[in-house]
Amino acid sequence: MLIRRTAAWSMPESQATPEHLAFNRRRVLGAAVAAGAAFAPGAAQAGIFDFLGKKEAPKPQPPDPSAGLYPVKRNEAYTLDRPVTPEAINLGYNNFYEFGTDKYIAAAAQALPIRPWTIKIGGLVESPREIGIDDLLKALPPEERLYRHRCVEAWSMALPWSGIPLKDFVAFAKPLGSAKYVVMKTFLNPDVADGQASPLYDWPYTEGLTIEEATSELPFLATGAYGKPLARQMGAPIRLAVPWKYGFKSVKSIVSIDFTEQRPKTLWQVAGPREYGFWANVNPDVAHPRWSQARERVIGTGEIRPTLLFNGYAEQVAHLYKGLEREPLYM
Ligand SMILES: Nc1nc2c(c(=O)[nH]1)N[C@H]1C(S)=C(S)[C@@H](COP(=O)(O)O)O[C@H]1N2
Ligand SMILES: [Mo]
Repeated sequence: MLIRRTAAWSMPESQATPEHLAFNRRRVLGAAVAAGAAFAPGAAQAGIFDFLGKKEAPKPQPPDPSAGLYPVKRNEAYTLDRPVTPEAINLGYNNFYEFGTDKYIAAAAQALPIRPWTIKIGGLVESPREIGIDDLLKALPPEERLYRHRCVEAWSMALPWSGIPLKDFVAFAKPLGSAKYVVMKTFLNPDVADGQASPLYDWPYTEGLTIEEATSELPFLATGAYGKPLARQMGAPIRLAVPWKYGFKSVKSIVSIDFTEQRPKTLWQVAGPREYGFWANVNPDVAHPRWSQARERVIGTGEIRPTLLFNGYAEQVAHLYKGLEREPLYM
């Protein structure tokens, strides 16, 4: 979804073949790092990061204090029509523009400090406050849910998230009756995330839902995946998962959640208003201006599947859009 006029535009990302990926050495290295190779300062490590195009190896990070919480109990209400994407594949194929515009940002993302981590709750609430991630996990204990994920670039994954239903978080935040939108933002720290030095994007990454969407059953604040705390490249320590919407709505590494009367301007809307909107509901019959959304490439298998309306979650979400037919719901 680069908003850059380069040759890359002529070919949607979805046409990159699994073979191409398998032989991408950066990806293989990124995945190896992500899969748990320890970070240690030293010449050998620095050598790897030279190869990855980074001047310095990320500083070693302390272990995640929430590790003991996982795995958490699965909510069996959410089932999949396909196998879960293998963890190592998911850890090595990510969109996280703060750390780079290709899929191989896993190594760079290890530089993100995830403790202390506070989430600011503000805007139209009874009383604005801040809460540390570990206090939040105590107040609202996580559960596991299997969800599909459909990127606007026509690829998909399936994953076991652990996390907190957003509607429970909203109740915890006590919004005022006048709140119409829930606005979520990623950290802003260009020293750690050099993608944020790019003037092409309106940082920090901002996303939002209507209060009706946010208090419906599916939106999930993921704090873990694969039975462990969330990996940095997947948006640690807390990210959104809204599985009936294109992946860009699922904002990573959230530091603030605000309740507003006004619809927020999201990062992708600002970057490419003709291509990316506020609603971004998955619909196979509404093409992206530059490629079809009818099918998706399942990451890790190379399988091509037909894309489903609302990514297969119509039963849970279609009612949210009654009376909104004149809105651009599918971009
Ligand atoms: N802060 C932030 N959140 C983000 C993105 C991003 O670049 N920055 N990319 C989005 C997109 S386009 C997708 S498809 C998903 C990818 O999540 P994953 O890497 O865990 O699969 O994260 C979304 N959330
Ligand atoms: Mo995406």
